[in-house]
Parts: sequence; C-alpha cells; structure tokens
Amino acid sequence: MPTALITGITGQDGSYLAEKLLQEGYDVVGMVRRTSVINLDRLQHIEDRITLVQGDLLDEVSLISVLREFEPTEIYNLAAMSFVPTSWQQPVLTGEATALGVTRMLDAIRMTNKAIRFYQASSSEMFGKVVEVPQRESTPFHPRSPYGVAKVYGHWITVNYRESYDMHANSGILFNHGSPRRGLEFVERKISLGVAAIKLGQAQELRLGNLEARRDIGFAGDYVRAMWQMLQQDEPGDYVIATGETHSIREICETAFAHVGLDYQDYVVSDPRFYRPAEVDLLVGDASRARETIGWEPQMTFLQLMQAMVDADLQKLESGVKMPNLVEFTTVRY
Ligand code: NDP
Ligand code: GDR
Repeated sequence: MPTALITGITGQDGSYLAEKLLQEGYDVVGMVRRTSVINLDRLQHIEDRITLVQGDLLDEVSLISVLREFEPTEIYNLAAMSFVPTSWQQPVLTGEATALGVTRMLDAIRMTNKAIRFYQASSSEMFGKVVEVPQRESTPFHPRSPYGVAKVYGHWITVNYRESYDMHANSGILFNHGSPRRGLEFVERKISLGVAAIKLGQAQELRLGNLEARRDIGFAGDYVRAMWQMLQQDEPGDYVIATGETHSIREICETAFAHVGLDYQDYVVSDPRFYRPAEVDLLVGDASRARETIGWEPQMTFLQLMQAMVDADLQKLESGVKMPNLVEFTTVRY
C-alpha cells in the first residue's frame, strides 16, 4: 500500500483528506504537533485506521525523522497558522510556520527522497487586493495580511523547488471552503453556530465584522479530492480550486438565518472589533484549469453547504455540547 503523510491532520482539511486517502487504499500517517491537550476530535471516527506521529513545521529535524521512519510517497502540507486576524498579532510565528515551514518540508524531502510527490496548501488570500476578476493561476498576487504574504512565500518556494530540483511539487490555490468541521472562528462557521444558538434560544445576537466582503465558498470534502487528484498527474502544477460563485458575508447570514425561518437583520450586529486593518474585498475563482486538466468539479452547492452546517450545529447544541466564547481570540488587536 502507498503511504501518504498529512501535516495538519488535526485540522478541518486534514480530517477530510485522511478519509479520502483511506478510501483510496493508502496507509495514512498524520503529523501532529505537541499540545497540552490532545486534540483529535475531528479524527475520532478514523483514529484506529491511521498512524499519528509527533512533529512540528517549526522543527526541521522532526520532519526529517518522520520522512525517514515512514517513507511516504506523497506528502500533503496542510499545516499552517491559518487564521488571518491572528497573523497581524503573531506575524513572525505566521512566517515561521506558514512560510518557512514549507521550505523546511521541501528540504526534508530533497534530503531524504526527491521522488516524493508534494502538495502545498496555497490560498486565494494570495490574490488579496485583486487585479482581475475572476482570479486564475496567472493572476498576480497582492496579499493583504501577514498570512497572505506567508502563503505567497510558500507558493513560490514550492514552484522554485519544482524548477530547481525537478521535484513533483504542486500548489493548490484553494478558495475558502467550509464544512461542519470548520474551525469555529471562520466566518461561515461562526454564522452557522450563531444561527443555531439563536434558534435554540441560547444567544440573542451574532456579532460579526465587515458584512460586505465577498468570498467564493465551497465544501472541504470536494476540495481535498482536488489535492489528491493533483498528485496523481504525471506533471506537477498549480491549480485554482473554487466554485466560481461569490457571496457577501451579508448573503451568507441571509441564507443561514432563512434556513431556520429567521431574518438575519433582527440578529446580526456589525462590530468594529472584527474589522481587519486591511481587507480582501472580493474573491471569486476560475477553476477552468483544474476542470480541464485533472477533471475536478465541486459537487456541493453553497446553499447545501450552509444548510448542512446550520443543521449540524443545531444537532450539536441540542445534544448539549458547549461551545466556547471566542470573542477574545478572534477580534483583531494590532
Ligand atoms: P485548520 O486551521 O483547520 O488546520 C491547521 C492545521 O495546521 C492544524 O492541524 C494545526 O494543528 C496545524 N498546525 C499549525 N501550526 C503547526 C505547526 N507549527 N506544526 C505542525 N502543525 C501545525 O486549517 P484548514 O484545515 O482549514 O486548512 C488547511 C490548510 O489549507 C492550511 O494551510 C490553510 O492555511 C490552507 N487553506 C485553507 C483554506 C480554507 O478555506 N479552509 C483555503 C485555502 C488554504 P493544531 O490542531 O495543533 O492547531
Ligand atoms: P478568510 O476567512 O480570511 O477568507 O481566510 P474568514 O472566514 O476568517 O473571513 C472571511 C471574510 O469574512 C469577514 N468577516 C469575518 N470573518 C471572521 N473570521 N469573523 C467575523 O466575525 C467576520 N465578520 C466578517 C472577514 O473580514 C473576511 O472578509 C480563510 C482561511 O481559511 C484561510 O486559512 C484561507 O487561506 C482563506 O480562507 C482562503
């Protein structure tokens, strides 16, 4: 059986990708960083079918050891400091993990086995202040946050190792994607959870930031399929993965509240504490290259995704699960 290594396996995408690779017959090894509380919530259902190993993108020796021990043929580098507001508060850490972490992994591959196929989790945040609509692989980057800047570095170092060392290094430029497993701080999950709490009488309002920003949002389960497909091609490359539709945060609210028969205008408050020092106003991707070259298409629509997320959060809250209040950790202080 081929072996695949996933960094960031405890995250949203890591859990869906692990499921996909198990289905495809891989031995799945997940790299997990040391934390004081073991955090395998998203992996509970597959924990006995995967192998977890400690390692950290900040520590190159740990990466080399993992590669030597497990000899993967494919590596999916999903680990990153992935929350944009935190990147203004911790810009150096963001650079260490989200940017230099990519070089550490590429170097570990170069030193152990250059034939390993590599996937880098690049981001639509690289387009930032967009110079064309929709955004495609050739669209110039203008990142608007330390996170976006770090991802631009990660993207170009991936391209550079491909060109310098003839490695099968791929960059997936993924637009926003959510799911019921999305981190609570990201906007579509904050909205689905807020809607569920309000519907059940557990909250009275939902405080958000800029309601006019627009995003192209798909389902994480569809997007991890594209990651795997990229690594099955003879030639490595860069691919935009997106739905081609864009929705304002206001529209996301409207859709999610309407699903439970409520009007968002009665509950949503725009709070300046959630505004960012520099915003990405409009993202919408053109995934033609992925469609034509690797045959990728999204299956779940935006409406289906938001409804599924609200339903999952209603179920969670009804079953008595207590959700943390994240205001302290998600407002932008800089
Ligand atoms: P999550 O925030 O859910 O997961 C991030 C993962 O990275 C977690 O497993 C986290 O571990 C791990 N991690 C963070 N720092 C380190 C480190 N120093 N060493 C090892 N592991 C680390 O992100 P997503 O699953 O949503 O996203 C996956 C990747 O795709 C990220 O790189 C993200 O930037 C990128 N991306 C995501 C998009 C999206 O819309 N979801 C769109 C485009 C790109 P822990 O659990 O310990 O915190
Ligand atoms: P983003 O996602 O920055 O696009 O990065 P996020 O959900 O954090 O923000 C999307 C947009 O919503 C606006 N917004 C709010 N955002 C949050 N988090 N909380 C709020 O209360 C709120 N109110 C309005 C934001 O200003 C922004 O315009 C995500 C991450 O998954 C990255 O890792 C990934 O690379 C990109 O998507 C593609």
